[in-house]
Amino acid sequence: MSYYQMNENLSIDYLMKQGIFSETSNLTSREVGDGNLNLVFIVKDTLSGTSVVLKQALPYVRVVGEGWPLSVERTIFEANALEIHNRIVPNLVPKLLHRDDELALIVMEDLSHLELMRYGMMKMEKHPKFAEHISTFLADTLFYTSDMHMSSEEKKRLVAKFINVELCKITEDLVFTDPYYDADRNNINPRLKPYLEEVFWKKTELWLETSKLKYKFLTEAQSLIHGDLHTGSIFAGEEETKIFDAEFAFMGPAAFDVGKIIGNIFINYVSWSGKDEDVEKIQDYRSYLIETVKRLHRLFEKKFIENWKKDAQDISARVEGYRDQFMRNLFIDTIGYCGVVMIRRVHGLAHNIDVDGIENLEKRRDVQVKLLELGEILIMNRHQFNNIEEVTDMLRENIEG
Ligand code: SR1
Ligand code: MG
Repeated sequence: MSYYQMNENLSIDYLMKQGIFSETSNLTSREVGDGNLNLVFIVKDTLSGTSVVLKQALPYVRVVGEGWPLSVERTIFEANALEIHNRIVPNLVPKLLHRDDELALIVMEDLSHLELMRYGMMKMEKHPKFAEHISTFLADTLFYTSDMHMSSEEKKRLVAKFINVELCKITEDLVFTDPYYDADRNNINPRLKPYLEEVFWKKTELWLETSKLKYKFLTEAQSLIHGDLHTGSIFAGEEETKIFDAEFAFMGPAAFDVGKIIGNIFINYVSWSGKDEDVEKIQDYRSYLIETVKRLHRLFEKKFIENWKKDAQDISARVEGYRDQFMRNLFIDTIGYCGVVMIRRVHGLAHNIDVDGIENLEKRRDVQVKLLELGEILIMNRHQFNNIEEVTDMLRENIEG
């Protein structure tokens, strides 16, 4: 069936026709999408209480409108990635129940009993299992889709399957390029503009270093990466963590996923400087965030190395010193990408509500300047940091003194 756009009634008709609910069910549908790109419906049977999520790509960028067309093929990449994630880390992703590539939609397990991690963090919620879970997600998805584990042929077929032209281009532009000059698409706090003009856009060395990281993003087909692993792509609760929204997936640098999630936690960490919250509560929450990042990264490295020792197939992966060098490069790039994502969320097109929720524009600007300065330190000094503790110490000294 050729593409048509879903609405609440049509989503019910479609799911009934597919036999996803029984004929006796009584369905309600609610459009709940708050992301930048797609429609998302929660469809529920009021009799049995069962529910599913139907996500459909729109033929344009939702947050901008029809003026920015975007092909709906991104759903194919998301479904393909989700199938692989369901095989490698089934407990950490939504179950894929149905896919329809013509209609550019997927039907998934409904996880709305969990909260979006970003919203929880804005209320200082702690997620005690998060570091454990996300480190497994990263170590397993990034290792088992790499040349260390796959045969050369299998890996190249995977590269071919994930030529995600349009969504990669969005990242190339919005993350690595637009924030470094006065691009039309940038979304700038008017109070920040003088700082950008007088200071930030004059930092040619910084743009050079970011361009090197961009080149790695363009060329390093290391692993199947999620591609947009921020705190809005994760549901987190006391016991569960579920990673979703893999439409940006492609074979890219593993460090991009690791750096992106750490960068988003750092954004939340810095955002508290602009909020009227109790000082002790902020201190406590910031300590939790720092511990989370340290644990996440230590566990990620440990699990990735364990996978390597256990399951590396390529004989070259056993060469003396090879793995240590690989891990070192992965760390350096992680710190670089962490800095890059902190910067792009300040004045690129897409922001984080953690910071944009600060209504007073002067206070928001002060937080944004801090983020730009920290992003710069991370990018420019990425080769000097020896471990994640040195990175979090730097952050702490900068923000808490
Ligand atoms: C036009 S899409 C803007 C951003 O939303 C997604 O979350 C990605 O981060 C993308 O860059
Ligand atoms: Mg998304």
